[in-house]
Amino acid sequence: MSFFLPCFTLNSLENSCANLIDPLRSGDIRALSRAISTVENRAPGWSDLLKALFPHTGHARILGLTGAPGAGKSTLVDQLARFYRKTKNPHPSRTERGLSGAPVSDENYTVGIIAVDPTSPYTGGAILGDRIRMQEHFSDPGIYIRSMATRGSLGGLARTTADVATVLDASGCDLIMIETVGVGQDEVDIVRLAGVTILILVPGMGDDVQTIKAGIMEIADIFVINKSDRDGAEHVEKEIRSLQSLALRRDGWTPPIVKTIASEGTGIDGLGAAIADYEAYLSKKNLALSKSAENWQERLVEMLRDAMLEKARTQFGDGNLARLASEVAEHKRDPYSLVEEIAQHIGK
Ligand SMILES: Nc1nc2c(ncn2[C@@H]2O[C@H](COP(=O)(O)OP(=O)(O)OP(=O)(O)O)[C@@H](O)[C@H]2O)c(=O)[nH]1
Ligand SMILES: [Mg+2]
Repeated sequence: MSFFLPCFTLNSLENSCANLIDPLRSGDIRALSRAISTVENRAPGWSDLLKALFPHTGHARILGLTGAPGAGKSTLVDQLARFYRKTKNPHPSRTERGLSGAPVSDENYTVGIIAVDPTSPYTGGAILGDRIRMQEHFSDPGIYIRSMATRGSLGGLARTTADVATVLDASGCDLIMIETVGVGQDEVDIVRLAGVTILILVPGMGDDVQTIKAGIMEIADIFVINKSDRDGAEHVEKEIRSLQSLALRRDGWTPPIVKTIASEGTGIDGLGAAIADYEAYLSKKNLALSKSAENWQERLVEMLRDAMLEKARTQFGDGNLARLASEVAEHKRDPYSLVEEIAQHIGK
């Protein structure tokens, strides 16, 4: 009898995931939050939930914002959220209910915000500051804010973030912003998944353009020089321009440089225009689909890697893997044949 108990629990959990879909699609905030948690924690039913939600996605514009700690990313996200909440969405896909379940009384963009890795050693307790700053948005049914602090969860951080964005997209969110600190490979992977990648730099602070991770410089579709109220904005602009002259992009786009003072709301309209310009360029050149396909190729590789690894783990168990690792360390086995053997085994 006790044998059946876990199965029963699992099934009822999976059913409850299926029951999330309709309320989530009609703007039930609790269903949205539960769906995100399910996906984030890889709780039972997570993949079936994503399978069911996927057909409802593909409508949201996704912006990735990254930059050094303290560059003003959250302040900029906050300002952009205000900007889009005042901007009419020409292609609304959502129902008349907002992200907080209450009706949205306008035809403007609804906005989802994902703040990734707020607990990194660089940012400390910054999320609290973000919360306070964002508080006035909480009464707006057109804005949903979620922070993700899970590092090293099953599936990489980039994949989990992308899956959370999928849930938001399916919930009828028109525009999603992902904020992440641009210091590691994870962050590069996260912003690469966005439709538009925005790199935020600041004058001074010893944070020369050269010190920003090269991978991020290359994937930036738009450069923002925030804190332009400080001295040195021109210097940063010159540095970006000289780097740009070294490498031409495959898509022929020259990323514009937008100066902002996020704390005063200056330059936000210009940034909104630059984002729209890039999207218009992509669609004019018929590049939107190929860019999306490139992103999906990265994602599929990552999903496949996760799935294979998971299969290997279940088949061999962590204990066995540890034993095999010891054998390799003791030179009793060679790792190359071992991996080949495991891969063959998984394929069966
Ligand atoms: N002078 C000036 N200060 C700014 C500007 N934009 C943001 N700030 C301030 O810079 C500090 C950091 O801003 P945040 O928006 O928290 O920066 P962040 O990049 O999100 O920081 P982390 O998430 O901790 O990496 C805050 O005190 C802001 O008020 C600006 O344009 N000029
Ligand atoms: Mg922040």
